[in-house]
Amino acid sequence: MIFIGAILLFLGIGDLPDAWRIGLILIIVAMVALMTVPFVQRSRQRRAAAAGSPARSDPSPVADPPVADPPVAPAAAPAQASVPPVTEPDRAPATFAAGLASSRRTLRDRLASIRGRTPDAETWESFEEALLGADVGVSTTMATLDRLRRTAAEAGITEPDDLMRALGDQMREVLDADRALATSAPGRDGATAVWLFVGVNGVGKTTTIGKVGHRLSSSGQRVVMAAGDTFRAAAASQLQTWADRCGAELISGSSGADPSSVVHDAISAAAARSADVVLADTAGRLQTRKNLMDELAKVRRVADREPGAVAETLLVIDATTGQNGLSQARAFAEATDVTGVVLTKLDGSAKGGIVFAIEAELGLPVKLVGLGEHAEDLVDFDPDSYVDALLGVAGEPQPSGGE
Ligand SMILES: Nc1nc2c(ncn2[C@@H]2O[C@H](COP(=O)(O)OP(=O)(O)OP(=O)(O)O)[C@@H](O)[C@H]2O)c(=O)[nH]1
Ligand SMILES: [Mg+2]
Repeated sequence: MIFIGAILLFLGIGDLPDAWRIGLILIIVAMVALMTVPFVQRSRQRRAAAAGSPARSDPSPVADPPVADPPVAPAAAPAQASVPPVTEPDRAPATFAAGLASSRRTLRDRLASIRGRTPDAETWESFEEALLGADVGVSTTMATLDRLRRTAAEAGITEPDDLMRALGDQMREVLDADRALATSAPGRDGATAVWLFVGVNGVGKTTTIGKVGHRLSSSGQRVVMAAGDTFRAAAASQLQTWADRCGAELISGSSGADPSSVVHDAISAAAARSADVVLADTAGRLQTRKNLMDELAKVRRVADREPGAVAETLLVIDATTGQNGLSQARAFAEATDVTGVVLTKLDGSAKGGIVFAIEAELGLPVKLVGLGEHAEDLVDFDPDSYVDALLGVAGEPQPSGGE
């Protein structure tokens, strides 16, 4: 500003013709405008990072090889690394029944009016509302109820409790996918197995890696973690805390490094140490950002090269986001050949029906479920326990789950 003032003073006392003065003033205005652009951009990035949104600039699409270090994105303001304290020894283990208590309560409330009545149009409406309220989704709800109506007519079902049982049976039939977690890629037995974790921001990718690492290490497996989120400054230290807790080795790169290169380094280190599995973290990204999805596809391709082989690409979905999880799943499946879903934050969500929608509509198996923030709060998805916990099927004993 002092500089501009001095120039204006000079213009004022100088002997220049008017046209020269106007020209000089225009040049100064243009220079000031150009100087403010980076400040505005930086403050926008800071605001977006503080709000936890994926305000990263798109990395330029890079051809497959070489893998080594092109800068990918400018460092964002470090977001808080969130790692819960170590679990107290007497803490009760997470269960489906407790995790789905809120979904079950919502469903029961909506179905309360049909109890004791012969099924009629209102009964079906209540069922529809209840399933939609549990986030089963429109098309899956309609298909489910069409089939249930047919079953009810054929079997002469008149009691609402029997209808609930029939619904439970029907759901179990749909949830029949193979949900075993692969310890090697098909046809690549000698290669180092990689489990890649992908998903939008804040869904629980890093926490899930911590939980999976805890589980695998506890069963005697040698785990290497790859800090493939090179965008968020605090991401590597968050993963380091989890790695330290479960005795895994962490391989990380510098902030802004190419995530493919970090994952590749981790796989080489794991192969050299004969580790059983590499758990690779990735930065959260919106499924609508094409360049970021291309970057993820590249990470997967690089991870699948010798000496590694991608055994699992696990899409992490936050159960509380409901139906948006379906569009995330479609886009990520297209970019990275998703082999299974980890559904996190099912604890406290009233939208537990999303599991059914994911499997019925997309055919993706839900393999793991997060029921809390702690290392032990991860369970294998079990259709029977899920259906029982969601519907609270009459006649079957249900743990209270805090209800
Ligand atoms: N209640 C609950 N919280 C969870 C669960 N999984 C993760 N969280 C919490 O969700 C928050 C985000 O978890 P992160 O693991 O950092 O998520 P992320 O997907 O790695 O996030 P970005 O790397 O920023 O994209 C943390 O506070 C976790 O403790 C879960 O199953 N239940
Ligand atoms: Mg993370």
